[in-house]
This record gives sequence, C-alpha cells and structure tokens, in this order.
Amino acid sequence: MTNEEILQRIYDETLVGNRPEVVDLTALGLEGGLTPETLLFEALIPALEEVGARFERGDFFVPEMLISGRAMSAALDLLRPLLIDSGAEKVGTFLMGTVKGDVHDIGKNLVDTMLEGAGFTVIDLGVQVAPEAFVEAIQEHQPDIVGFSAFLTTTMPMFKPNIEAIEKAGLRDQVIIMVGGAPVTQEYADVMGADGYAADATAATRRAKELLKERRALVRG
Ligand code: B1M
Repeated sequence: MTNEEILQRIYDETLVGNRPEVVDLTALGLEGGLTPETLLFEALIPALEEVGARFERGDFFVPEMLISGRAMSAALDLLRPLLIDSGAEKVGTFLMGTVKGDVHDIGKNLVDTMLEGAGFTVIDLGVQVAPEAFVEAIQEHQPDIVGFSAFLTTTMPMFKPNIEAIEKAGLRDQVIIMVGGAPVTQEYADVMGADGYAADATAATRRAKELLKERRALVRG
C-alpha cells in the first residue's frame, strides 16, 4: 500500500469507527515513514470533521460519533509518545480541563500532547470539570497557566463562572488563563476575560509560551 492509500484508508476507517483497523493502519503509516503530524492533519482530524458534518446533516447519530471518536483516540494513543518525545526543556506547568457539562476530550488531549512536547508539565483534570475543581487544583499544583476547553456553544459560557471562581478565591493574579475549543473565538475569549485563546493545538502551544514569556518579563520588571 502506498502512503497515500494508507492515509485514505485511515480516513475511511475512522469515519466508520473501525478502531482495530485504524490502529493497525496508523502503525503501518508510521513504519512507512509518515509523520505523526501527517497522520493527524491529513487523515484523522479530517475524518472527524466529516463525522461532525454528517451528524449536522442528520446522516450520523451520537453512536456513530462515539465510535469514530474512539477510533481516533486509539490512534492518538499510538502517536502521543512520538509527539511528546522532543527532549524539550521544562518551561512551566499547565492545568487543563474540559468545562462542566461537556464530555468532549479528544481535542483537549491533543492540546495536552503538544504542550508536553513543547516542555510543559500538564496536569489534566479530565472532562466535566466544575469551577471549584479548577480552584482546588490551582491551590494544589500552583500552575503557570490554566486552560479551559469547551466544544459546545452551550458549554462555552462556563468560562465565565470558572474565571469568577478563580477571582473569588484570590488566585486570578497568580495564573494565566487560556481558553479554546471548536466554537470559541478570540472575541469570545476577550469578552469572557481570558488572557489567551488559540484555535488549535499547535497555536495553543505557541500562545502558551508567548504568554508565559510576557508574564515572566513583567514579573522581572
Ligand atoms: Co460531539 N459535537 N456532541 N461528540 N462531536 C461536536 C463538537 C459538534 C460540532 C458536531 C456537529 O454538530 N457538527 C456538535 C457541537 C455543536 C455546537 O455546539 N456548536 C456536537 C454535539 C451537538 C454533541 C452532542 C450534544 C450530541 C447529542 O448528544 N445530541 C453531545 C454532547 C455531549 C456533552 O458533551 N454533554 C456530543 C457527544 C459527542 C461524543 C461523546 C459522541 C463524541 C466525543 C468523544 C470524545 O471527545 N471523547 C463527539 C464527537 C467525536 C464530536 C466531533 C464529531 C469530533 C470532535 C473532535 O474530537 N474533533 C465534533 C464535530 C467536529 O469537531 N467537527 C462534535 C477533533 C479535535 C482534534 O478537534 O475538538 O476542535 P477539536 O479540538 C481542537 C481545537 O478545538 C483546539 O485544539 C484542538 C486540537 O487541535 N482546542 C483548544 C481544544 N481545546 C483547546 C484549549 C485551548 C486551546 C485550543 O486552550 C486552553
């Protein structure tokens, strides 16, 4: 099979949620010299975008979305060590979580992976994270940055109560707050009072490093 054919088959099998096949093909692609980035951006992510489009059209339902998501997550497990193994110097601690009411985690996990690859220590609180849980974790881990992911228009308003809870606990000055997720925009992040926003995992890593650099320069005076 050529690499082109492998990518096409990963796309097709992710679309129908054939997890064992997606895992085998991903391994085959890596053996054939495809990079983790190519596998992600040219096969796996486009397949999930198509799943979303079919769901919107009413051609797919929640179970189809679920099995495609599981196939993607299994491939991501295979790619994660390769994306992280960059030997990057430790730059800071990033506390991450998907907001309350939202169970999507694939995109968040990908952001985690890219951050770890760039040298961040990531503490991930998982999905459906309540404002109080973020506050407790900040007190416990003293992260440099706190990141909220939201993937639904109905859950992105949770950024506000999260930020308010952090303010109420007197911790707002201690942390940089970043937000992201498919429906989120820079304008929305600004209105919510976040310090930073990014559209995807690569941009999130870049923005996190920039914000940290700005903060450290400010502290040094
Ligand atoms: Co859901 N879902 N889903 N879903 N799902 C979407 C998000 C949707 C867009 C599909 C659609 O209609 N086209 C739609 C949301 C519409 C909206 O509100 N605008 C939707 C819906 C409606 C729902 C339900 C309500 C369906 C229902 O029950 N009727 C339900 C909600 C459940 C809940 O959370 N309460 C639901 C459930 C599910 C599953 C559980 C079946 C499954 C999730 C599996 C899982 O995550 N473990 C699922 C899936 C798989 C999807 C789609 C198909 C794929 C999501 C994905 O993983 N994308 C999705 C359609 C789509 O995205 N086009 C859809 C790939 C991922 C790499 O991209 O998530 O965008 P993304 O992550 C990016 C960026 O967002 C960014 O970087 C990531 C990596 O590049 N990013 C950050 C993320 N976090 C960041 C944080 C940052 C910065 C950047 O800083 C802190």
